Amino acid sequence: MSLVKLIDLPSFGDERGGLVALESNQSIPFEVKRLYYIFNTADKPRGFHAHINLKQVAICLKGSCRFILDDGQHKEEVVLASPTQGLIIEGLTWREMHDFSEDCVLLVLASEHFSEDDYIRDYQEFIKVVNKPFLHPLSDVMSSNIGQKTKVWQFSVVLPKAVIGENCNICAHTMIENDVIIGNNVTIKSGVYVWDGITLEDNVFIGPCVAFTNDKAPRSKQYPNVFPKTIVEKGASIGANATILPGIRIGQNALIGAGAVITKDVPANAIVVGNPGIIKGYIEE
Ligand code: T46
Repeated sequence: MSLVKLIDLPSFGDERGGLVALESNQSIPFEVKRLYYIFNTADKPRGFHAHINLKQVAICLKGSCRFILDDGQHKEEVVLASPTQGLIIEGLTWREMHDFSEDCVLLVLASEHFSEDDYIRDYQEFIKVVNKPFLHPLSDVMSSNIGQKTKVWQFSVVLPKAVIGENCNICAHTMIENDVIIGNNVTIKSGVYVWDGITLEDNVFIGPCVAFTNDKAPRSKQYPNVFPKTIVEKGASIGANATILPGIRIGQNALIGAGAVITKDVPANAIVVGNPGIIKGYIEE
């Protein structure tokens, strides 16, 4: 999605001149609580900050200037040079204004009253904020070891010592215990419980309702001294409803079919299906 969102403002110009009408929640997509204008800039760049919540529409009433917008992933730029065009600037967007023409008058309509607390003026701080993990308010995440850009969705529980890498997607209705290490770019679909002793390496995909286990002889209230280690190596995928018995190693890029029951280690690149799981072939690079 483009960062540059331009709106055409309602214009009633005729032979007598131009007339643009701006109304809260109509031509301007929020309630306007404040407006300010920038002029006589002597071509000095401005901005170099983001806002946490503030939404704004910038309109170049006279002359021109160039905006750079940056969402922390990519940058786009646009030249404003028309009093009938508005640039919507959303929250958590880094903005810079450059190349003001001598006669530039820039009007800005803002959704909130002025508050210095809403500014992020340090770029590194901005990058941290935009990339911070998203923990849905209906999740219960007790660990603080969650990597940047990771998302944890509704009704998911993450115990305090779990370690989760960057850019993971932990879908709704999941549970991650303490002695668990999850790498980067891992997807865990709904209905998966990741028990103590399990490691999921980078780029692993765990399909819906995959059943991991960590006790070879389960008895109520009796625990093994150490839980067997299960390791799903880099790039492996496990299909929906597969069952992984305790202490198994699934090799890099292996593909486990839906509903398979994995009773022994799986070599790298193997395709395993059935109950008990058997190797049907190998993935070609
Ligand atoms: C933005 C870009 C597009 C106030 O006291 N009240 C206000 O309403 C505003 C806008 C600013 N100020 C104070 C805060 C600073 O001490 O005025 C001083 C200059 O503001 P700043 O350095 O933030 O100005 P710009 O031109 O770099 O940025 C302005 C807006 O502040 C900002 O919200 O998005 O224009």
